Amino acid sequence: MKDKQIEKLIKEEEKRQKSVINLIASENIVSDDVLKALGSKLTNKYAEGYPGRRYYGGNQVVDKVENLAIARALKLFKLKATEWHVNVQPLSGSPANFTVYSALIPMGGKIMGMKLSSGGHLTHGHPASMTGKIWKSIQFELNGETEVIDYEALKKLAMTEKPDIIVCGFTAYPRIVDFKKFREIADASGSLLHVDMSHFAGLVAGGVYPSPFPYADSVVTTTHKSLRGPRHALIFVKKDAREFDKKIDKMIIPGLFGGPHENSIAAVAVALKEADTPAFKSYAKQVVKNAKTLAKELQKLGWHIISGGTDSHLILMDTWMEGKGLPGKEASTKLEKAGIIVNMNTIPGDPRGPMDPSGVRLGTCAETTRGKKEIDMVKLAVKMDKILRGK
Ligand code: DSN
Repeated sequence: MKDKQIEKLIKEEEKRQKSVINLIASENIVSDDVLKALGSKLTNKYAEGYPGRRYYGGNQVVDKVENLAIARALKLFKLKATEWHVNVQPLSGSPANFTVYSALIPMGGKIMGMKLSSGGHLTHGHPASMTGKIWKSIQFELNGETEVIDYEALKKLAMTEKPDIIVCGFTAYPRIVDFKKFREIADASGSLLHVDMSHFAGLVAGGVYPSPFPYADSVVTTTHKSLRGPRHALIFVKKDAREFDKKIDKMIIPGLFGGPHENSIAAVAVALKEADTPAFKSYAKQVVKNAKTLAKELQKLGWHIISGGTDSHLILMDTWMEGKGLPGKEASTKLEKAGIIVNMNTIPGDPRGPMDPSGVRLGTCAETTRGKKEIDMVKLAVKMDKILRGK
């Protein structure tokens, strides 16, 4: 590179990534092919609109790129083009969720989603997010004892509040979700069911987590977490008389976005093809095996693992343990000093504030990409325990 300053920083970051154990549940390590597509000359092209109907000229090639990404997204999640529509243009998960609400429910309508401290996301109606300001937000929490979703309580709340849309999706909930129950609740309360599968999309693709598609009206996913692609997002909607397909496309452009990032869309297409292989299925299986092992071993060493374990790639670890342990921020700093990267996280019913919560979130996507197996997780748990207890 001619820009030596940026070149140096890129090298520094590459070195940092190589030198640490990465347990950030939302990160992964992409292939060289994904990087090549991302850094390609496709970035030079403006392509407002959709394949075959663009505002600018010269879109013969990017139209093919975008159509390929669409076809691969449908194929990976076993969807028929007659039943599902996919828009591959959203730049990331938060604006993708924002697009869905803007397109499918009235302004000022009601969103019901999981509270951030229970494992939800800011864009599931948190009061600090625009999704909690433009729309009226109803937030549900986990059962305080079992630390899992209480479907009866959820149903009661939905029946009282009658939200326009129920958001089912998480950033720090480690368990398998019963999409069928969510659907039944949404039907009973007359709500749409929106699934944000950003965290577990790769596990759905790999066949180790149930697919939300038989139950949802709309599904959003980021492509850079368990799916192991570039930073981007996809929106899927049911294709029927409600015309959600047209509403989403119109909300993306001209509603909210400008020109799509065709280089990212190409990189998404590459990742979707990579995920549609037996090797990726084995990877997804190993991600879950690794997370289960890490959770079990940490538990054996006396740590409180929220909900008693995990069914996915992520673990929520209570490091505070009602004052018997250490705050999440201190835990995360100590681990980082020893080369283990995690993020501090609130736990359900957290007695501490979000800026210094009671736990940390762990995930096994990145380290599994690096070839780690259960035996490595056993050693990692021992190492983490020693660091956290200052042994
Ligand atoms: N920031 C992402 C995560 O870490 O889960 C969600 O947006």
